[in-house]
Amino acid sequence: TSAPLKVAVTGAAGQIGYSLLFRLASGALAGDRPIQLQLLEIEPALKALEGVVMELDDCAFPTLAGVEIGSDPEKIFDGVNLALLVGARPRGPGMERGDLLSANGAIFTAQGKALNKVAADDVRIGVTGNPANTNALIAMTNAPDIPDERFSALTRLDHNRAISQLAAKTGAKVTDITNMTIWGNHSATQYPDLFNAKVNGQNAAEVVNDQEWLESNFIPTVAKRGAAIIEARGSSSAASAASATIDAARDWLFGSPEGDWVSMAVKSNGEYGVAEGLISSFPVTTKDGDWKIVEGLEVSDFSRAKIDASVAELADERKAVTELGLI
Ligand code: NAX
Repeated sequence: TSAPLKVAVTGAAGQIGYSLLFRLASGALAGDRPIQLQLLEIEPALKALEGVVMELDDCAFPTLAGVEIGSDPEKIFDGVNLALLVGARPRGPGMERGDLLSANGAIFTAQGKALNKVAADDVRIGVTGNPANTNALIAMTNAPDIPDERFSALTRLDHNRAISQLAAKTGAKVTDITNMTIWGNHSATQYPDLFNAKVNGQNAAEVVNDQEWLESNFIPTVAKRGAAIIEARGSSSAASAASATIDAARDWLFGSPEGDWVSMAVKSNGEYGVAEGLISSFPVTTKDGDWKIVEGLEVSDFSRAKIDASVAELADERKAVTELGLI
């Protein structure tokens, strides 16, 4: 029997947390390996979080080794092997973009510093809270002793949405779809790429053979799915975001499937012309807790323009948080 995997979740009393914690505890991340949950919330949400912990207790999950809750990141992140940074400040009424970036900047600078100080040497940090790419950049920059490759932002939900849309269009099973890529920012500018994706091993764009659908239906449906869910459900995607957070962490720690890749927003070293240092989504393979950007994929003029637009938005966000002194 191995030591429990110590997993921190921030924003644990929130919507995503309510789905994420139960799946983590039931083995969706690490199978039979026991999990110790370290849950961070702001002070006013701790009472609600206590209620969630009561429910976790009541599930009597065999793989849940223990739960600790609190509002001090230096206590909660102590010795964690994986930190899932879900909690973030949503945009409130009358809040400007700059206000949103500062509010989140305060959260992710503090959490980056705390992780730097107390996390386990092998820590991996996945950022789900929005604006995810830039929050990851802020945390990474504020954790100078943690290798930059240990930080990533979540674009796996977008990736899964793209797979689901393509499966529905082609009548294929989701398991027949491989090599999907989300490029760029986790925002409406993201670019889901069908030109490198495959349906039963065949080029997805050729199988679909419908540029009009690709441009006017597929891309906007994937990119604006979050808004469509708010419209339908009355609140933002939570269970699917939790599921994607687990998919991303599981593949990161335990490896992506042979012959396939996944989408993760990770630090660019200039691959595919993405400005160095930005946390941008790429096709990556993962193995033993490390990721590697898949190189040499074909990027058409159409794809180039879409990627450039999303990366330009990321560069703008970086400029804004630099001016705010957050990085
Ligand atoms: P909720 O508002 O339900 O929960 C957020 C929780 O974070 C709250 O309980 C709040 O008290 C807590 N929190 C705030 N500041 C904190 C801090 N400094 N330390 C610890 N906890 C803190 O939001 P929820 O629906 O769970 O969404 C969480 C985040 O995920 C949001 O930023 C949301 O925009 C983002 N999303 C990201 C997605 C992605 O694919 N990357 C998709 C889903 C989701 O929209």
